[in-house]
Amino acid sequence: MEERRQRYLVTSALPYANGPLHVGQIVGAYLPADAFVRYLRTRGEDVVYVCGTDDHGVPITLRAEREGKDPKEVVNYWWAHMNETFGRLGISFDNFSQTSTEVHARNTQLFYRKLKEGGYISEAESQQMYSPSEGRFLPDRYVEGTCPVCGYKEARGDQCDNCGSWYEAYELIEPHSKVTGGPVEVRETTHLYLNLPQFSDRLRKYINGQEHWRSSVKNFILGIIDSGLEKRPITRDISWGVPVPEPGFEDKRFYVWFDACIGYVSSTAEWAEKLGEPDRWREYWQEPGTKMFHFLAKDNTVFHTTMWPAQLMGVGEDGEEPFILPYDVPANEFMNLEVVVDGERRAMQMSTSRNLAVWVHEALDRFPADPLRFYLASNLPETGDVVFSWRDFQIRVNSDLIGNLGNYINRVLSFVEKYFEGELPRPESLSEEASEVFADFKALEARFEQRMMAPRPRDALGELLAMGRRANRFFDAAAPWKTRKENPEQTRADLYACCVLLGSIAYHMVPYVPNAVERLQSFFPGPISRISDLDGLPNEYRVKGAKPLFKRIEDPEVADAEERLAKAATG
Ligand code: B3M
Ligand code: ZN
Repeated sequence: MEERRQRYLVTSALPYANGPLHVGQIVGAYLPADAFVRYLRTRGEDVVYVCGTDDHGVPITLRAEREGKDPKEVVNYWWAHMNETFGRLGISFDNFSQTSTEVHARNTQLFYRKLKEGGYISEAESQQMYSPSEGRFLPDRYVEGTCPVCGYKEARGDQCDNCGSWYEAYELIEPHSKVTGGPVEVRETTHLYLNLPQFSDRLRKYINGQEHWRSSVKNFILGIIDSGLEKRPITRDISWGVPVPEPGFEDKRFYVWFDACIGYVSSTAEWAEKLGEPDRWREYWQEPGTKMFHFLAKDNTVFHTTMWPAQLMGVGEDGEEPFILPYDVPANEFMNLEVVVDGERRAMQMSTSRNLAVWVHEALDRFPADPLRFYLASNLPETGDVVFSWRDFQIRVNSDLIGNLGNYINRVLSFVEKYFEGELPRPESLSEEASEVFADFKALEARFEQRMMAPRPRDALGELLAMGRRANRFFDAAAPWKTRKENPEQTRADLYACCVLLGSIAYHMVPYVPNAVERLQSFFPGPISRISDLDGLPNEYRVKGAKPLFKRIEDPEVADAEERLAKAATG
């Protein structure tokens, strides 16, 4: 009987195209998604994995103005930079797009039109800060002034960094433009709004139906819905963004969070276009049965579970463009950094502006992708905040990746090559110990699968390490170095069993250290398979030219990486 493949659409949050990637972003939205996707592909599922840069919004225009560049120039530069970094790290998107494309502008406008036809859009006046000398309205983040609550002089337009109060920009005392320093004034302006309250009941029903969501996330969102959603402005007085197809709105653009999630659709459409099957994206977005996963960091959860599903419900209402809703929104917590200052180890918050961050492209100049992926995967903030530490990196890689998994693979393969000319035909019978270790492995494989599908790739990695320990124990107990002389046939049979285990270990290593498994396959063709999936035991295993898969992380390398952080922290 042919098993039907499950269709998956997996997304990682779209990073703002305004700077290099740091490890905190990677553990939030990219590595967990990539590990999950690689596992699904290995399982033979039908999966498309998309991402792209978020090219709009204040983070982009602020950088462009600071550098005296056109925003498009800025986002193209950082798109290329990120695309390269993701590639080096082995993040295997099927497509990595941008939101400043034609296709995306058309998609966003389509969403807008459908929502308007459905009666979900309204227009209203509001007050906004205007800079007469620059001749434009200023976003909150462009305005500074004295805090109306505590009197702090450099309070931001929407929030005071000193006392934490939130307010409207026009409440600031002596507000001025952050760009020119000139005075700003309050003016009336018209904006379009998405009437979220009209979706409250449907959103509540949708969220309630998500049995598999973490209850913390579910309750948090239900709480937000129950406390009353408000209509959200979806346009801004800015010149960089998707144009608003309404007369009178020529000088305005859509708000970045109105178009950002639509970027997932646009990226899938671009993928289909490149494939030469321009309608293929509909299979994933518009046919029931797709499981859609949005991987992201926790600060993006609310948008993905309220405004975005509302947009999807609204756009599909007339039946012409029906869209599926997210199946899961796995959100991760944050990552802090361990910094060593004067011999003392401290956890500090990353600060990209102070260069106090582990930039992924720099880390990849120091170390290969696999050990970095392995360490980050073992330290994913799945249940709480975590700390990145170069010393931990060394310990995890040297003791778990190399000492446990790499060591097992090396011992088995070099033994087979050295004493059995790299050839192990299927033995007549297997020992009782071999049957036991196979049974244990099947149980571990099931646990791995359950955790990975949760999706909790960090927990799943724990099961992989348990497989490594179990396999090493089997090898030690078989003691081939001893039996080799007395009973070579027994040794051959035990090593054959070791190769079955090795095939399973390699299979489960794919999500974490894909490059190593690829190299492994050049001297150990396998089968690389779960034991549970083997259709009888293979006829033989062969090994030729085995080499160690990993290189130990040495003290000076760690000291050097630590020093770079210490400088940023104290400098
Ligand atoms: N660009 C925020 C962020 O990078 C935003 C995510 C968009 S996901 C559609 O954290
Ligand atoms: Zn204040």
